Amino acid sequence: LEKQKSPFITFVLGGPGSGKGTQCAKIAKTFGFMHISAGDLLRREIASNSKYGTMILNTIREGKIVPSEVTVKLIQMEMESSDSDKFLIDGFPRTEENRISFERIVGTEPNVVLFFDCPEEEMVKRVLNRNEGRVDDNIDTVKKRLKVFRALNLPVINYYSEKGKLYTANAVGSEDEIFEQVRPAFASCEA
Ligand code: UP5
Ligand code: MG
Repeated sequence: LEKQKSPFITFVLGGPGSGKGTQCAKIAKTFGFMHISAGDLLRREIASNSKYGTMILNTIREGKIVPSEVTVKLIQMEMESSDSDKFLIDGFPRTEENRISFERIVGTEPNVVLFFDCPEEEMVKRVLNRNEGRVDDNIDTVKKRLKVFRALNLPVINYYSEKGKLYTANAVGSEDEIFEQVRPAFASCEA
C-alpha cells in the first residue's frame, strides 16, 4: 500500500553545539518521532567510503555546506525506507538553497520548525568539550561553523519565523528545562 497520510515533519535548527541532537533524542522518545540527523547521514557516507565521501569530509572539515542534492537525497531515502509518519530532521536545512531544494524534491514543507537559541561562547564551550573525535570539533572549524550559521542558517530561521512555524527555545539550562520549552510545539502530537 502507498503511504496515505502526509507525514508530520519537524526541522530542528540551531548553531553548532546548541543541543539539537540531545533534544531530538528526548523528542523522539516522548512523541514517537523518527530522528534523522543530516550530519549523521553525511558522516555515515564518509565512513562507508561512498563516492561522495571525500567531498563530504573536506566540506565538513571546512565547516561548509554539502551540496543540497546530496543531503536531500540522503534524507529522502531515510524517510522513504521508514514506516514512521513523524520525522525530526536535525540540522537541516542549513541554507535557503537547502530549504528550496527539499521543498522541490520531497514536495512538502515542515509542520513545525524548532530553533535552539544559544550564545556563541556557550556553543564553542560545548563543542570543544565534546571529545567524540569529530573532525570539525576544533577551534578553527568551530569558528567557521559559527560564521556559516550566522550567514546562511539565520535567513532560514527568519523565513520560518515569518511563516509562523518557528518555536524558539532558550538553549541554556538543564536538558530537562529546555525540553519543557520544546514540549508545546508538539501539543498536536500527544500520544
Ligand atoms: N549539551 C547538550 N545540551 C546541553 C545543555 N543543555 N547544557 C550543557 N551541555 C549540553 O550537544 C553538543 C554538546 O553539548 C554535547 O556534548 C552535549 O552533551 C552537550 P548536541 O546535542 O550534540 O548539539 P548539536 O546542536 O547537535 O551539535 P552539533 O555539533 O551536532 O551541531 P552541528 O550543527 O554543528 O553539526 P551537524 O552534525 O548538524 O553538522 C556537521 C556539519 O555537517 C556541518 O558543519 C556541515 O559541514 C555539514 N552539514 C551539511 O553540509 N548539511 C547539512 O544539512 C547538515 C550538516
Ligand atoms: Mg548534532
